[in-house]
Amino acid sequence: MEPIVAPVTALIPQPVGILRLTGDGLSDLLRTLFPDLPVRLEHRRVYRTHPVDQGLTLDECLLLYFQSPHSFTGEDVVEIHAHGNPHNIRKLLSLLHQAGIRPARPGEFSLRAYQNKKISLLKAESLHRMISAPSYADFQTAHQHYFQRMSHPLAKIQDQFLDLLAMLYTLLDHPEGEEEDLSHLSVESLSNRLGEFDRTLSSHLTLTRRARRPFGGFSVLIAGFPNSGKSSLYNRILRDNRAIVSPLPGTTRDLLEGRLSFPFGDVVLLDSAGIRPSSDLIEQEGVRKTRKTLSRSDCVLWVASPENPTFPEGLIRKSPATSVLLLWNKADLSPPPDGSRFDHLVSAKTRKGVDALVKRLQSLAEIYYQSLHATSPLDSDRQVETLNRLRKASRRALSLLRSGQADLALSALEEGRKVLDDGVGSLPSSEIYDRVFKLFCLGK
Ligand SMILES: Nc1nc2c(ncn2[C@@H]2O[C@H](COP(=O)(O)OP(=O)(O)OP(=O)(O)O)[C@@H](O)[C@H]2O)c(=O)[nH]1
Ligand SMILES: [Mg+2]
Repeated sequence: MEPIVAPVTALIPQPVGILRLTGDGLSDLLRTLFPDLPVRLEHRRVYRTHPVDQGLTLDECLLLYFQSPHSFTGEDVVEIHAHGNPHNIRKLLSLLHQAGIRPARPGEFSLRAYQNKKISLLKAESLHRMISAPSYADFQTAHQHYFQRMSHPLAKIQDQFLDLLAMLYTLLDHPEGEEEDLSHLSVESLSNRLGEFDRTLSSHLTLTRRARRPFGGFSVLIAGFPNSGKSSLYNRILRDNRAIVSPLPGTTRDLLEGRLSFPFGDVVLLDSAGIRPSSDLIEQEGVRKTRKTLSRSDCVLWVASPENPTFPEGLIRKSPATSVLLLWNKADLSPPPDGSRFDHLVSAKTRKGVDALVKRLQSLAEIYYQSLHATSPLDSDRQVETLNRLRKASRRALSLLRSGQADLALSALEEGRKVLDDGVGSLPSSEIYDRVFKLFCLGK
C-alpha cells in the first residue's frame, strides 16, 4: 500500500525521536535522503545512516528494517531513530513527505496490520488500551487480552453464545424427547442457559462501567465553599502553579484537571468552583459543573477553612464516590473547631499535612486499581456497545422461546451472532476506521 510515516515519540526535546514508516517500496524511496544505505536492506537489520539534504549531512540516525510480511503491519516497515530535537524530527518528516511518503492518520499502522490479517480487531483494541491504560494493572489486563485470545471477555462470550445457538438448532431439528441421547436438551434447559448467559453479560457490563470511569483514571475532586483554599491545595499537590489563587471568593469557575503518575497508576486531580448561590451566570455554570462532578468522581476531598468550617452533609452523602475525605485547610491560621472530625489537617500555605494527604490518595488509588484488575473489563466503548446489543438479542430470544416461538427465537439468536461477528472483527471495511482506529494515537 502507499507508504506512510508518523512520529512515534512526542515532538518535544528528548534524546531520541523515532519515526515509523510502512508501505511498499520503502528502501527505494529512502535512498535519496539516506544515500549511505545499502541498495538491498536486510530484514531485522539495524543500519547507522546519515540523512543528507542538498549536500548537507543533517544528522546521524539508526534505521531498523523489517521486511514484508514479517512486520507489525505485514508490509515493509522502517523505524528511524534520530536525535530527538523536535525541529530535527520535523525536518526529517518534511523531507520524507517530499520523497512521496505521506503523513499517517492516527491508528493507520494498526489499521494496516488488521487489513493484512496480522492482528484481529480485538487485538487492535487491546493494543490501544495497553498504550493508554491509566494504571499498571489495567495495562496488564490489556496485555493478557492481546496475547491470550481466550482471556478476552468477548472471545469467551462468543464461545458460550455459539454453544447456545448450536443447542437451539439441535432442539429445532430434534423436538424434545424424540431421541434418547438428546433428552437433556429441552426448552427449559436452554431457557436456563440463556438466563445464565444474560447474567454473565450484565456482570461484564457493570464491571466495565466501574472500570471505565470518566476522566480516564482514579479521579479525585477538590470541592468546598469559595475561598477555602481548594486551588492553593491543587497547586501544592501538583507542585505547579496551575490554578489561579486569589483572596476573592469565586475565583475558580471551570473544572481544572491535573494528573499525578504513581508506579501503579494515575490519579486525576480536579479543582472546582466553590459551591455557593450566585447571580453570576458564569459562576452558576461553574457550580453546576462541580455538583455534576461530585456524582462522577471516585474520591472527594471536601475542603473547609476557618472562614466556613462546616460541610454540607447532605450533598456529600449523595455523592457515590468510594471515599470522601474531610480536610481542614489553613491550619496555620487556626485549628479546627472542638469536636469536629476532619480526616486531614493541612495548610496549603506552609505545605504542612500535604504530603500525608498525597500518600493517602496514593493508597486509595492503589486499592481502586487492584480491585479493577480482578474484573478484566472490556477494552473499548465499541465492545460495550456490542455487548449491549447482544444482550438485547439474547433477551428477545429467551422471551420468544418461553412463549413457544422457537423459530423466532432462532432468528433473534442469529441476529446476536451477527452482532458478535461484527464485534470481534468482521465489520464492513468502510466502518472500520471510523469506529475503531480513528481513536488511536499517531504512529500506532
Ligand atoms: N493562611 C492561609 N491562607 C491560605 C491557605 N490556603 C489558601 N489560602 C488563601 O486563601 C485565599 C483563597 O485561596 P484559593 O486557593 O483561591 O481558594 P479557593 O477555594 O480555590 O477559592 P475559589 O476558587 O474562589 O472557590 C487566597 O488568598 C489564598 O492565599 C492556607 O493554607 N493558609
Ligand atoms: Mg479556586
